[in-house]
Amino acid sequence: MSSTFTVINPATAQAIREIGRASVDEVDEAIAQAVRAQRAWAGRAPVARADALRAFARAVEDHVEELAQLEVLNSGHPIGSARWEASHVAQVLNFYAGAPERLSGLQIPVAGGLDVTFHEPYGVVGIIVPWNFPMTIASWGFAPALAAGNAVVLKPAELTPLTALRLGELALEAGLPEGLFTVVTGSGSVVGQRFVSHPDVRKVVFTGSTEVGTDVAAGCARNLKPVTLELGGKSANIVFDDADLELAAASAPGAVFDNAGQDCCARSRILVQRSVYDRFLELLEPAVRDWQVGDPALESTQMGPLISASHRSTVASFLDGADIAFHGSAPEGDGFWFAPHVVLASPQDRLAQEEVFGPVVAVLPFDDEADGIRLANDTIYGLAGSIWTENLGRAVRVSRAVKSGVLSVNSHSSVRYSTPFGGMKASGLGRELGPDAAEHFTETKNVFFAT
Ligand code: TAP
Repeated sequence: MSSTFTVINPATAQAIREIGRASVDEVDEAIAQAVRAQRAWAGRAPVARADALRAFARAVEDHVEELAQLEVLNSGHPIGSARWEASHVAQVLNFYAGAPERLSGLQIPVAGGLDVTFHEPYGVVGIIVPWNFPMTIASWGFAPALAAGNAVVLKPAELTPLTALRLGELALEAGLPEGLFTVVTGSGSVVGQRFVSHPDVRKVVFTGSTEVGTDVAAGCARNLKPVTLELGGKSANIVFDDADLELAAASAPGAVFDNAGQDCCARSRILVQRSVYDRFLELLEPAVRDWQVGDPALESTQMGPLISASHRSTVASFLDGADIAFHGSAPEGDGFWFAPHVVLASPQDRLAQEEVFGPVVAVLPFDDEADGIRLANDTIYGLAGSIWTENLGRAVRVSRAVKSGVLSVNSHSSVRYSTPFGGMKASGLGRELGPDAAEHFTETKNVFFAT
């Protein structure tokens, strides 16, 4: 590769490694290799594809510590979180290793013959991922895509390519054929756009900002190729007056400050019923002040740095003129540190409407159930959310009324490999993970046999 870019450790602001930036010709070569590899892969017996994916999963399991340390270095994720992420990749691969043998079609009763449907792979799938969870988000695309008989070209974000590159090597070491799963490094405007325009990439999966995702979707529409979009969020953590307030307050920091708030599912708006608003803030304050921000290599660290200096400036701009209730602390000096902040907001404030993608949470009061639902739905986004109540009827009503793809009652969980994940409204199109994801990487073919 003729040009390179520098990967930076966000906890120290020091350079780690130079990585090659692919040209359009190099992207085209990776796609041509993928086309060749896919034909052989799709022709393999389903059980052979399942075995190959299980071998890939075992290789990841055997390298969890190495992958986790690499993520600490490249992304600033606390080591405990990074270990979970690496293990999750192996679990996703194992889960979809069951898919090749279960992708059955239908036999439909018709007159004059036999009618059968097949789930055919698209061919080559292009996957574009962001920097916030480089390994896990990549695996949500490549594991089901490979299971369904496709080849994959994967573009990591330039800020965080290291774990994706290592996963590419592990796939080869585990015996996946050359060219079947290729990691192509470079900029979104070159590599990502080539996935969108190249005629042999037959499906695109994009995770990133709503702005770029909209552009990618328009490009895919021009080239008549399907696209899955996982985009931004402004998820609500709704706390009713009948909730276990201690538990809701103790868990709220983790729901927004995990990965320094650089999480599409971050519960970055806490909506609290007015009758318990003051009490909730009293309970929240010590939990935020005690939040451990620092060296991501330490086991005790709960939050590392932001990803870059420019992202830190963007996050800081959200505090201009904001009504800060209280904040935690962060290290001084090198590294892109930012303390967790809690801000009191009104519904039309920028902090209540726009995704910060940093450790800043807006707290807003609401009056009753209808008002809480109205406020929860009062943004362009609809990715995730939490509902805290001890009233089962209310939990059912509110979870049905909030327009989000992923909701959680009396918890903040969003991601399980076995359950569907994705957004409504400006948060995305389509779903990843869960029992149906491998099928999403296939096209249905109908064949009629006259008898
Ligand atoms: P983006 O700037 O949108 O970048 C995401 C990816 O797209 C990167 O790999 C980027 O490459 C590439 N890209 C940039 N411009 C492109 C173009 N014109 N054509 C094709 N690809 C292009 O987002 P980000 O700042 O990395 O990530 C933060 C955003 O992602 C947030 O909004 C967050 O909510 C969202 N996100 C959503 C989810 C889900 S699952 N819904 C999960 C994580 C993050 P380079 O940066 O290397 O140039």
